[in-house]
Amino acid sequence: MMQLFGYDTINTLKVLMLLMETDAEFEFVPINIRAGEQHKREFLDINPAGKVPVLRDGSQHQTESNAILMSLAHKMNWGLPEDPKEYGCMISWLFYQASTQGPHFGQIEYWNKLAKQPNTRALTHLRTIANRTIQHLDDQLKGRQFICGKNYSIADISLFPWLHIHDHLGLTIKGVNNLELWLERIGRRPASMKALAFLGSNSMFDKKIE
Ligand SMILES: N[C@@H](CCC(=O)N[C@@H](CS)C(=O)NCC(=O)O)C(=O)O
Repeated sequence: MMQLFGYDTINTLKVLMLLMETDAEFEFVPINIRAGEQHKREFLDINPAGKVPVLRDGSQHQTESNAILMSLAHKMNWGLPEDPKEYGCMISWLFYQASTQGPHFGQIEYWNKLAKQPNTRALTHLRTIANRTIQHLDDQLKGRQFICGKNYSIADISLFPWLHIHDHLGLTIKGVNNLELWLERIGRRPASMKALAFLGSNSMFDKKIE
């Protein structure tokens, strides 16, 4: 059976959303990143980068959440567009998520909630960039149900979790209609609800770290 090493984190949520969409059987192995378990030898043997999530499938340890989404979608034959343009669109947004949305939203989380000393200058800068991302996504969603058209894909799954907690990050999407509707559309999917319930409340996001 596949094993998902993860915690109550955005990148773990992405993988859970796809596991739930595909009804895949898996065992969840919690790695408490707030207690430093990701730096222990046993876990570094699984992922030398010391990060979750990791999906173990047989002898393979797949790392990087968006790469996990790709591998799992192939394995489960789920949601990979046949149309080359749509496939290209999906890949672009997966890279955009990993290189732009993830790092900037993650830094907002750090300076807003996790750091002992909030950094308001960094926050202002990062929120400006995040608001551009929000606008960019809203423009892309104009006339589309999902990010690359009418089909839900792993690009949507990948982009959803940070936007789901926009309030918590001090970002607003009120009046950003296409994005609001997209968030609702994804949030009410049974698989998304199951994945969110699996991780429980968002209370862990409020913990301080050293
Ligand atoms: N690019 C990686 C990022 C993974 C990542 O940053 N994971 C965080 C939790 S969401 C983590 O394990 N942090 C622990 C640490 O860096 O010590 C992915 O998409 O999987």
